[in-house]
Amino acid sequence: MEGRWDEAALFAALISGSLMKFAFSYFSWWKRQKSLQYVGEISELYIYPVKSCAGVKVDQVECSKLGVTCGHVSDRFKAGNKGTHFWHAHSGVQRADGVFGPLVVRLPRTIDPHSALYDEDLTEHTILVTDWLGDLTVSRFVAHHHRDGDNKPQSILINGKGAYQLYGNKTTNETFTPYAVFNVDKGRRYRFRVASNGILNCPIQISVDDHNITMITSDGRPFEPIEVETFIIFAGERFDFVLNARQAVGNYWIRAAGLADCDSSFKGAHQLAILRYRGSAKDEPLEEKGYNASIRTGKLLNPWNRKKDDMNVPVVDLVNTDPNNAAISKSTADVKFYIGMDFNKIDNLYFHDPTYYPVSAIEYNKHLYTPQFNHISIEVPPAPPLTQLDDIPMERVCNHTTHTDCTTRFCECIYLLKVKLGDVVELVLVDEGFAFNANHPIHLHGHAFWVVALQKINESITLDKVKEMDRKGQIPRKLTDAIRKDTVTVPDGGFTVIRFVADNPGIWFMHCHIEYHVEIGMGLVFQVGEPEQFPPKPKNFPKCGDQKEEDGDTGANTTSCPRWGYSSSACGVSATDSLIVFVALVTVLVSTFTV
Ligand SMILES: [Cu+2]
Repeated sequence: MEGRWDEAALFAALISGSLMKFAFSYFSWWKRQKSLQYVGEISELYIYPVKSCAGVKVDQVECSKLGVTCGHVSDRFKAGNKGTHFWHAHSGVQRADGVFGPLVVRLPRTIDPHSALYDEDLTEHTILVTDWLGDLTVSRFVAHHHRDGDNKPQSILINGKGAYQLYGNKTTNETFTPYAVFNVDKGRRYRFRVASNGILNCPIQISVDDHNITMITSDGRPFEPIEVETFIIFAGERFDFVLNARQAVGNYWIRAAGLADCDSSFKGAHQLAILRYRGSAKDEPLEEKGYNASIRTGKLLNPWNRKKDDMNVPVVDLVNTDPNNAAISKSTADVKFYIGMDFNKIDNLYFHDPTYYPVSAIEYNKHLYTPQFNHISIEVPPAPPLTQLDDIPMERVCNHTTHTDCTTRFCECIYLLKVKLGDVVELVLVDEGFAFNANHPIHLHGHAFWVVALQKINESITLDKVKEMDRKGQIPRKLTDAIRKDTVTVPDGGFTVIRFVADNPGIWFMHCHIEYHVEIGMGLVFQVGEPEQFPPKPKNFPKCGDQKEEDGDTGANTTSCPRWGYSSSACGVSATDSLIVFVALVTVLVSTFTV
């Protein structure tokens, strides 16, 4: 009898032990399910000005393991660069995957030359457009550059929103993702600020149904107002317009139509948002939603690869309302560079082996044409030139006078053009346009330039032909009231001439703002002034470079930073125009569902 009780007690103990273990496991699993898992601090990024480093205070900077940024930076800066901008990552293709946002420096209404044209300038009326790949950009990049994979954008996002058929009912065409909505009151005039984070070659045409709009600034700088039906914004550009809400109370489509790589010969990438008059029902407008309906006809500012006419107004025709700069107005610049660009059929050694896989001998759809400046691809420097110019190996620095055989071999080097501090620099940018009907929106860091000529000539044109036209005086410059920008399109088979005053000492990148183009080397750097004229390096500023691997230097302040472009990490983030490096502490929390 006693033995049976012992057995029963043992059995009960085993059962209760199992139950407790199960309960404990279940509780742990349940708790893990509900909790957020901290996976790391990705970045701590701040804005500091490119225009000068005055006011920036850097206490300590170090690259994180994830390499996204440099932490523990405290900064102050003078928001001297007025207008609409956007910040974005410049490391790898992070910008294409979402590391970007608007950055607006509002002028006090009392000194804004366009103040009388609008009643409201609201943060909610900032519009950030981007083409959307629907996939991690690096996957598309690899698919496109290493085989014949699809790289074309599927859609466009407006402030991260928009309808896409994939997220809806394919039978009814109803989509479940929301449109961006912009509210207005009838009778009021609103300033809208638009920036494009274009990734592929996707110029975006913007219009608002039943409303004309009045364009007033580009890249933060004002020009004489011009009323249009529609405008095109290229990657990296910004435009502000005024919308007069004078139509009947209701809902109207704001349309964003993708051109070039986004047009209807590919996937017809486009998007809609809703302009909603207060007092109207929260309905969608009834007008058609398709791609063709999103191409508004009428007067258009900033055409894509079209010759100028009454209905197509290139930005060079805009009239700057800021005071003229006497230095820019002189007939000849202090220094002039011709920059030819195209997709070159060359054995780019990253993608084509001249012996086993030459571009000239394989099937056409596997060709990789290389977009370059003057047939040179910029090589990523092994260290940041601005703060570590001495660590740049001079034998790897080049320009188009040191490398003259690049039409027959792949040239990759640190393409550097040196100018004196204070020089008026003129760049004749020519898109030869032989490979595709494309274009290149060119962005210069550290300086805003004046657009003194811009012309679409033909389907294609050689650099030599443009030089000859220039010699013969056939490219007149607009030397007064020229619009000032920091990003401008160079039309395919045409040219854009810009001038800037090299008044910002340092090393500045100039590149095509199409992500895939800059990623494979379509850029160069300007050295403005001598190193002793550069702003002083902040105290304890970190050193980056590949010397760590080479000589085993484990100096506390030296961090090994990967090469630009081919890596997921770096310690720099820059923004369009002279406002670089930005923003906020980003902490990633993910919910974990693993048991
Ligand atoms: Cu380009």
